[in-house]
Amino acid sequence: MGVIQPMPTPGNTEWFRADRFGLFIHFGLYAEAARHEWVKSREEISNEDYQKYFDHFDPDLYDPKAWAKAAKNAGMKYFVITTKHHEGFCLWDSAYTDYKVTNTPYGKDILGPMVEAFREEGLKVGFYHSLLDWHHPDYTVDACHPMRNNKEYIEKDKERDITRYADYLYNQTEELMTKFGKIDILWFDFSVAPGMGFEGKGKDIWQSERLLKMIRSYQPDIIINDRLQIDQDIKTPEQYQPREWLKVNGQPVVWEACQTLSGSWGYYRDEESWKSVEMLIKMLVDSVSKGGNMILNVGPTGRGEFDHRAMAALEGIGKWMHYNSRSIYGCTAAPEEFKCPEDCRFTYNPKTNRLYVHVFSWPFRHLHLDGFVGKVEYAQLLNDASEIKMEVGKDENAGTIDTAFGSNTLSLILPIKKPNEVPVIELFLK
Ligand code: FHN
Repeated sequence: MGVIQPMPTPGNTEWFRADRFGLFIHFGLYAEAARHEWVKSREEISNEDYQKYFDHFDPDLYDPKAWAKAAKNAGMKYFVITTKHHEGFCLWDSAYTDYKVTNTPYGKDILGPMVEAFREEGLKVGFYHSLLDWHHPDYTVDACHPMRNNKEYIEKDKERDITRYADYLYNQTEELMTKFGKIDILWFDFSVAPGMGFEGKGKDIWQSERLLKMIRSYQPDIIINDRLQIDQDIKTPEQYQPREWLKVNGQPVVWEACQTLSGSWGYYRDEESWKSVEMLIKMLVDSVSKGGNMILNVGPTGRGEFDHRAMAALEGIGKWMHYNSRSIYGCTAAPEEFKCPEDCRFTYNPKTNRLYVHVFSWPFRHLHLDGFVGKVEYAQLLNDASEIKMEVGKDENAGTIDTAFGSNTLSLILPIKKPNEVPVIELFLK
């Protein structure tokens, strides 16, 4: 069957496009402020005033094995951890800075044990690395910088040398590519637009070509995202659902939607906009139905734990994935010949030739599939493998009314009660 193939890329995305579902983790000093990972910028906090979070960073309950198990049980196949976010704080014992976890009260490397624990659970390893750095002495002010309204700080930009920061970025990226074994994903973030009278920062400032050459010399298969301002392996729509398979210059590309459980990436104690498990499942299904992945974020607390709200979300998704992951792993958008009914999403496994109907709103008695007659050998509910009977063009009133569906409509006969959130019907195609 004709499934869409995305444009080839420098890295190896085959496993990525089969695995479909990953865990993003945003963990840093901002977890202690507990009011968004941009707290330093939003509240225009100086390095001096932000130091208290460094001086009190001690995630004593941090257990990467527990994190890895939670991700595995949720059905996640890869993870991406913030090695350093915009605040500049490093989760590993970097030789290039003192602003690192080994100098905090916690006093130990966080990154190495995490990589080991997730690898142990069979997940692929990804590093997020911030291009922005609000702590580095040579990082100049821009429209996102916490000191963007501080004339005295801005005045000192004259003494800052952004090429020294680019070398720091290069050296730390080299550490990340060489000290933790095989790295499967590198998630840079992000190139800054000009604003407020400040210049932007993009591929020339980051010296992106030099970075990419070095990275691929150490990790030739690695998947790199698009935020160095040079497209590489994946496009990264953020906090929205694309309406169709993402394209660049009219060609389908490999893409991954990055999403939060609430609106914040970093731990945000008082935020209430937490998505339901049903909504999160539908977002994952919707992404795969359009040939994409979903990476879902958890912001651990300052004690180093996934909080109860995050755990409830992961457990809820895991319950659904236990029964229905066959409609996610190894699946992609269905061939265009199959027309998807309203309030449903199709995914399709080209290897098994099975099409999955995800029913977003459960209809009364029938689900009508136009154009499917003669194409389906068998149908079942995926959660319990119970048969779903099929009829062709069934309409008890046939002959007395202009029937709503004709001889090319395959009608699935559904139970009155839906089996679970986002029920899935597995169609064995001929
Ligand atoms: O500014 C960051 C934000 O804090 C978060 O890390 C997201 C994750 O994709 N990326 C940037 C916003 O696009």
